[in-house]
Amino acid sequence: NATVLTFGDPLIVLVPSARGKLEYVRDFRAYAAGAELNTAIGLARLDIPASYAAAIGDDPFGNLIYRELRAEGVDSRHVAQVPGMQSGIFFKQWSGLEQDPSVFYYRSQSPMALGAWGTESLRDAISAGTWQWVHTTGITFMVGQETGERSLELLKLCHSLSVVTSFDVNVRLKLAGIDKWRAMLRRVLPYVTWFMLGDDEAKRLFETKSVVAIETIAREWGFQGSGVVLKQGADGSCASVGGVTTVVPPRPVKQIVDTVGAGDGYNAGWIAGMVRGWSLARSMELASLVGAYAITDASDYGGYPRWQEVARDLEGGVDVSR
Ligand code: KDG
Repeated sequence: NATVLTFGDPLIVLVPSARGKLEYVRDFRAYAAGAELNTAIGLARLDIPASYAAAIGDDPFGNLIYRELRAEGVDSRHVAQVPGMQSGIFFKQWSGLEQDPSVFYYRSQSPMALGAWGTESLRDAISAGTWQWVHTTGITFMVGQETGERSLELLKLCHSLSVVTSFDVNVRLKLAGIDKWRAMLRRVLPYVTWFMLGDDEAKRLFETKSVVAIETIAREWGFQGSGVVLKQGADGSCASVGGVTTVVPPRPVKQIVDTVGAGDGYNAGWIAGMVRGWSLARSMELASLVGAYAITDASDYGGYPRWQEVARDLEGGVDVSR
């Protein structure tokens, strides 16, 4: 049996070989991506048995996603390839003065955007107690209305069975305006155990970056779970559990290549610690470490570490490289 389930809309990311506007870029490298897929792969690399559930395209990109999940050791029993449908893709663009790339989505025809995602067998497996932890993000709720409704049903089911859930809001303004993200949160928060978000998202959603204030607002919006984890990028992360805070410093990174995928890696590290029964603080330390590894690579999860690597780093060991 797997330990953790993640579910969400997978994508193919096309990463340009050079900086510049996409109309001038000729070469791209293709990788599997998608926030929840990234987290499932991150967990598997940390030796946590992980399952991923999604509907994928019946095309070469769907094949790539499926193959990649299996190659990374993620249980893909609940990944359905939908006949005749296309996978969602997105492009990154590094241009101008920005450090972070902008993204261009071509995902409106993906099976999950179109609502072609059947969740019956997934519901049965959750009811049978297959997973001790279930994770998803706000993207799954905003990618298509039916997929959002089914995702909410899944979280409600977990809630009724006392299966722990983590939910990262993962705001993508190219999918919907901030008011719609707030409305979604008011529906979803009552059913999640852990609420995770980034500090820029917090500012947009709640007009504060204080984790205690965020927890207070979330509880006003119906959140009854354990607590809130706030990711602050280069400033580390903090958590609020009933107003009691835990603060963890960042892990320094010598050269930042691309921060996309760091938050999903953080989530993988954090969940890995929590399901191992570690304290909140130690789980957040592992999370920061995975997030730091993530930003050393241009693909989403290419930089995520394996368990042996982080175990060595957590203990302050020295890498023998030659
Ligand atoms: O966190 C990385 C994701 O944002 C990326 O893989 C694409 O899931 C994605 C999305 O919807 O933006």
